Amino acid sequence: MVPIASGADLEIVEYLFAAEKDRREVVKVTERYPNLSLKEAYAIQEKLIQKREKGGARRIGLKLGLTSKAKQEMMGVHEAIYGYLTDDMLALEWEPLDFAQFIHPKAEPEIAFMIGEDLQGTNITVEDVLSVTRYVAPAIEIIDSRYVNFKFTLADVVADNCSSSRFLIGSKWICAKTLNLAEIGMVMSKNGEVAQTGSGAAVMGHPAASVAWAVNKLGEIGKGIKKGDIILSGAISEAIPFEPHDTIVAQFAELGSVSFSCKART
Ligand code: OOG
Ligand code: MG
Repeated sequence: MVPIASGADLEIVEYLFAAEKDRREVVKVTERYPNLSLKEAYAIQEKLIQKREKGGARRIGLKLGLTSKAKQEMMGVHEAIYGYLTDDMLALEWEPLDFAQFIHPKAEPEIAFMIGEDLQGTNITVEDVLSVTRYVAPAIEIIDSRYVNFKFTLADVVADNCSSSRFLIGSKWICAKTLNLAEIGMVMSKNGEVAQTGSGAAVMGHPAASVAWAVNKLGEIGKGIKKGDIILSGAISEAIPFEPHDTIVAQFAELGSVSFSCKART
């Protein structure tokens, strides 16, 4: 495949950075660069995060995407994707979100992993991930693709740091070893009405399997996960759109709940 022209990567970084900052949707990158490879897309994602770090953001973990069979089939792909979490993405349950900071946000329920030891390798298993996991907690990820109508190819979404925007972690953190994460059921409701249901098994059979996949993928480029990292293991149901004034609750069996509300439009 023809590589993208030199300098185009930085141009794409600026394009995506500005779209997020100005809260506007933009035409997907592959309209202009149809040959953009997945490898190039990850290199752009890395430069985008580095640009945010220069602006003061701190990398605090990872997020997995497209981890369920259903979502992969929808996208016509057989692979998950990963992106980075930065400290400025962390939202708090007790502070209503301002809708004006988003483009067209959606909320999705996830299980978060709090990592207690560095882990790197290319043959990492679910057991390896569980052995370095200090706690798991209920989480909601707010995704907000920078692309028009949330439509993209795999390379587009990887370059856009996998649509990441904000995330919330519930206050109950539990030792992962006492639970079977695959069997945990979840109900997500919007304004008191059930909107989605799912279970941990929706994520590659077990949420730690997606984390293991990411560690192995990072291992191929000499990277790994670190003590203190927060990892969002991937949505266990479809994401739901929300609007000003909405309240969203994700209630997990055994893990407890996590919720947020959105301020009224001012
Ligand atoms: C890509 C990000 C998906 C997940 O948990 O599956 C994701 C998207 O659907 O916009 O974060
Ligand atoms: Mg997600």
